[in-house]
Amino acid sequence: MAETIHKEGLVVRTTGSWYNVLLSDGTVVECRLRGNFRIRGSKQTNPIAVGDRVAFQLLDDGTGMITDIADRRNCIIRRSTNLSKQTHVIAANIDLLCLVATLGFPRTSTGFIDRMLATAEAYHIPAVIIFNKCDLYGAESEESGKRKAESGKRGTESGERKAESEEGGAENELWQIHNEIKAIYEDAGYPVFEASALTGMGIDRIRQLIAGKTCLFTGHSGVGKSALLNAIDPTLHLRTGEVSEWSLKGKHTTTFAEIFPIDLAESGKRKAESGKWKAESGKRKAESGEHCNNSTTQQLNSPTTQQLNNSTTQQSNSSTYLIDTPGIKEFGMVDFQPWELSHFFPEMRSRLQDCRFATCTHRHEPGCAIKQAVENGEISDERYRNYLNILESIESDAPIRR
Ligand SMILES: Nc1nc2c(ncn2[C@@H]2O[C@H](COP(=O)(O)OP(=O)(O)OP(=O)(O)O)[C@@H](O)[C@H]2O)c(=O)[nH]1
Ligand SMILES: [Mg+2]
Ligand SMILES: [Zn+2]
Repeated sequence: MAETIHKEGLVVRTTGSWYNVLLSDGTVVECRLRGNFRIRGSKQTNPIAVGDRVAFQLLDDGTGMITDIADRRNCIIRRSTNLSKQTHVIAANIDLLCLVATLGFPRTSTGFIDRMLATAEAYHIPAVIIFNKCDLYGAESEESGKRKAESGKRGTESGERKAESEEGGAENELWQIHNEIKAIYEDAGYPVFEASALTGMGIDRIRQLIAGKTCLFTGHSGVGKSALLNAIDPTLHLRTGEVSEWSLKGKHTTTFAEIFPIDLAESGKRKAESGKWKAESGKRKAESGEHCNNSTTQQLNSPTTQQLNNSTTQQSNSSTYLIDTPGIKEFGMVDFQPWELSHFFPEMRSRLQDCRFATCTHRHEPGCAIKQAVENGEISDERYRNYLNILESIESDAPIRR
């Protein structure tokens, strides 16, 4: 009888019970998971996500049976739609969260942005905001013209002035709104990028941003995640979909998360270095949040966990990987406690020690440094209001928690 063949690789696509695993030689093997596989004590709908590194046994029919999963250095988890107790791992082992947002068509609220950013903070994942469809801010495009006409007079300036460039277009009303939002997030410590997948605006800057990293692109349906990936790497040919004219919402064109290795000109040099492993895995593991601890390996008997953990680091340091994901309607946060929420707002975190009470929720307590900073205009009203909203949703949920 033939010897059992064990292999390992990166989960690049998950579709229900099948996992596409990319091997180092570039081949992809469709793998399944043992039926009895469960993450202990977990309510997760998907035990394996894109970005996980796995070991598998190659079966006679050419498919694989996954036997082991490397510890995750991080992951992004959210509540599954309509199943408030169930959670879904969007992706694992991420270097950068690229939150794609649009001012309109569809509209991304700051409430959504703040939930996403707070979650990234909780999992120690650096995050940036990419405002896409900036071409619509100007007067040039059909859509923006149409909307301007519908909304009646919007002041004399907006119709006359054009958003000529990323730097020079602040005269336009939509650019003004954009710049106000941008200021809020830059003040809070988050880099903000302007982009247009349509015109190519900002794409070079984004290429520099993502080079050598595993980047998760997330956001509402229709904001142009897939279109941005196509603009970054035109060989991808990802399917993009319309945005509904009447609801101004996307139509959930991308249905499964998928990782794409990207061949950036900038990453050429890094590729040559891909044989060198950096010894950072220990540090990263120490930093990874408790939410992402992956206890699966304890239930599996393959001896390759250590190897897998090493290669996770190698993979993400040597190449550029972009993760396209299905649009999400709402971002339900998982396993947050009311007292820890302000730790995930960087501009609050730096002031917490000045609150009179260690258990301050920054809502009504006397001697609250956060409320004071909001009053002084040092913390944005909008971020603070969103903080209070999230706090309320966490508190109202608390009784049904473990
Ligand atoms: N005007 C303009 N339209 C864009 C831009 N980027 C994307 N679009 C359009 O917006 C629509 C949605 O784009 P997609 O890339 O499918 O959006 P998505 O975020 O991947 O959506 P889901 O896969 O449903 O989550 C398409 O019709 C795109 O052509 C842009 O920068 N400007
Ligand atoms: Mg898409
Ligand atoms: Zn306080």
